[in-house]
Amino acid sequence: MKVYIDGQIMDVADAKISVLDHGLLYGDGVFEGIRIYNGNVFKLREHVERLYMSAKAILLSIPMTQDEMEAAILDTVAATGQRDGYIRPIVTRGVGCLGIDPSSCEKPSVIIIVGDIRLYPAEYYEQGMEIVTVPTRRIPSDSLDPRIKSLNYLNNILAKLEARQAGCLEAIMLNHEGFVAECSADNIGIIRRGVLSIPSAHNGALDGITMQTVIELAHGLNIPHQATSLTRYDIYNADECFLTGTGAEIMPVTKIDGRIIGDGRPGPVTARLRAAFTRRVSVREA
Ligand code: PXG
Repeated sequence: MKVYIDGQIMDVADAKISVLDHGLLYGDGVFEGIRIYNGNVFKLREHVERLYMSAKAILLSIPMTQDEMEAAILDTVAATGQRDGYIRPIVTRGVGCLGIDPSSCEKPSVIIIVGDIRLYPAEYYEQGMEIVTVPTRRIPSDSLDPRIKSLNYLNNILAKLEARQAGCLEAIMLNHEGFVAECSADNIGIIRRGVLSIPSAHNGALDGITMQTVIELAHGLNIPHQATSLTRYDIYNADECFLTGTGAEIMPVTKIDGRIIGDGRPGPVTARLRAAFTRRVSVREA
């Protein structure tokens, strides 16, 4: 594992940040999660773009260009020699006074961690996962836009804890109107009568890069798809359901709130998408 902090690459044991960093004190900052597959950083440009869009939305000016950020990420990956792994770029508001006012922070801190990723247990990909709807709802998008991938994950962490208490690994989060938004760290999609449906952006989901990839793949496989509003009824009555995320990739879901989805096994459309995804991540990008 190697860590880049403000221009220096070091071992994780030497990687230290100040206790006065507002990323730590207030969760004031943004981050990304990116995969390395067979030496190739998957969708690097898209992730860096999303990082800069998150930063812009919170008035955080990252002290390097997007090209410099991409180069710093690739240099840190090269320093590890890892051919497969996970990259966590983080930009915090930086070191400041005790007090939430960011104007005391002179310079944002740029941190890039390259290490391994812990995926969901392998058997869930074969059998499918059971998930539950939890009481904690997604923060309304007019309070905090869910597209901002910020260091404030408490909302999602509460949902994850509630899922854990129910004996599940992922939680469906509804928005303030009761429509399905997404899971605590994954997007959700369903298949019904051959059509792929995902919650539309205004229902309060992060614009996931894995789900964008799935939509591209669905297009190539002639699987019709739509972004819409989904209720719990819709997902209970789906033929298939799956989660997407940088860590999870595509995870079949076979039980939701005690309802068996389809015939209780990962479905054929999910299987086709998973096979296409595996092929897609092995393609070297320019
Ligand atoms: N929704 C939320 C709320 C997320 O945090 C996704 C969807 C999927 O997006 P991508 O772009 O990854 O397809 C995420 C993913 C982790 C981890 O290390 C991942 C995320 C957040 C926190 C931790 O597993 N983001």
